[in-house]
Amino acid sequence: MVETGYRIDDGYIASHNGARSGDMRRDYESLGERLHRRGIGIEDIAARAAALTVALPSWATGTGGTRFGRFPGAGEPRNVFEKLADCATVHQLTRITPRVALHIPWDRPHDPGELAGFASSLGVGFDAMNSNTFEDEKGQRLSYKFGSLSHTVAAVREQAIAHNLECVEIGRALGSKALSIWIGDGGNFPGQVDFRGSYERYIASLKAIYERMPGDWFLYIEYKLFEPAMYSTVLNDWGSAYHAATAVGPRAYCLVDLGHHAPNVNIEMIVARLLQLERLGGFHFNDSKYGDDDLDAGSIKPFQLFLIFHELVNAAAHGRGAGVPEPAYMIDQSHNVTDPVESLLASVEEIQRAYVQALLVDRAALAGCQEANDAVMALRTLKAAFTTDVAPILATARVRAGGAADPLTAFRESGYRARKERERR
Ligand code: AFD
Ligand code: MN
Ligand code: MN
Repeated sequence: MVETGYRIDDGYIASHNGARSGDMRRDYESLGERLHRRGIGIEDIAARAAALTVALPSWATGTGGTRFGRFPGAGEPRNVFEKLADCATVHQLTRITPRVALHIPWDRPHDPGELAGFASSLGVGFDAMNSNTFEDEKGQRLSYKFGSLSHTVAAVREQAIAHNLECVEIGRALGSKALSIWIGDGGNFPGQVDFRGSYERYIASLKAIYERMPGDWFLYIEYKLFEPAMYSTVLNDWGSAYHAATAVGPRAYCLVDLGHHAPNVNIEMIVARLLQLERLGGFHFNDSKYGDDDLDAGSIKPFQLFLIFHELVNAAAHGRGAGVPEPAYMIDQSHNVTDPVESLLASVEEIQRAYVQALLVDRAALAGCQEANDAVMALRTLKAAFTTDVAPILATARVRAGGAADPLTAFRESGYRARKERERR
């Protein structure tokens, strides 16, 4: 049996909450009054806040680094078990992150059954499996230097397909229900890659994977405009992803990573389109200033995050077609200068905040503004929701679920990382 190591004591969380309970109650009551005047029931919003779930990326529990270097912190997880323990700690404090997304081969378990048992002992499960054909694994027969699922050589494509099927196999043993594919395939120079041929080969490879996936699994297709291919990327945008998903089959959906667009692209509109077309599989939340920066969600463009959730709440009100899954919310970040657990705690809170703010939009008033072409009042309607301080709802929902009133402070004051420094030499 694998050791769990130090875990934050539930009694400690209770005392952290106890010290804040009076203020929390007063803040919640006064916000409840103000929302009531706007015709909103705070209890309903708190219940919906508590029902949100966000998956954590195993790979974000350690320092990511950049291509210039990596500055790991002490006490970081050394293996998949320790990554799960850190994710479980995020869940313990926030109560809305019950699943972890794994990256293979980075997290390949020797014994998936043992890993599944370990996860359930921590109270967490598994989200989408993430394949990796953007780098070579030690001892790998053929190289992905010039691509994987879209490679010109059939044997390389077959190896990449087999790798994805291995991810599915591991995922089945863990209780996952989705495979997420992002490839770095593309070209660095004009003329290097045949745009048409590479896209055809990519879709054919996706089909080969899809056909062998269990019937209750979903395929998430993640696009990104550039990097590591600096001139042309095979799956570069949502249109290419949308076509690929429809070509592959009804259980293939597009995955929107917020960092995978050119600066200033209207991502909320892409989200609305994919929702309307019923091909939005889910998100990789993060934030960025320039490119695929993988910064903490909500740290640079919180209004954009709110507008995305506004579209999600809108679409949910319209209902979903038969068989169309609820969008899967996942985080995909790289932490270079922060404690990874702290960044995850902060990001989870920002995602939940944006969602709750989006729930407060007066949709009837907004529709009226849109019909009347009243741009000023339309924006003001959105801003009224966005500028509402919903922190009391977040704290109350967390505490009711057994989490911490202030997860970041609770984490810091628990001494978790110092304990892990001693455990994880
Ligand atoms: C990539 C993608 C992605 C992938 C990750 C690997 O966003 O989802 O799994 O980085 O670090 O840019
Ligand atoms: Mn991603
Ligand atoms: Mn990315």
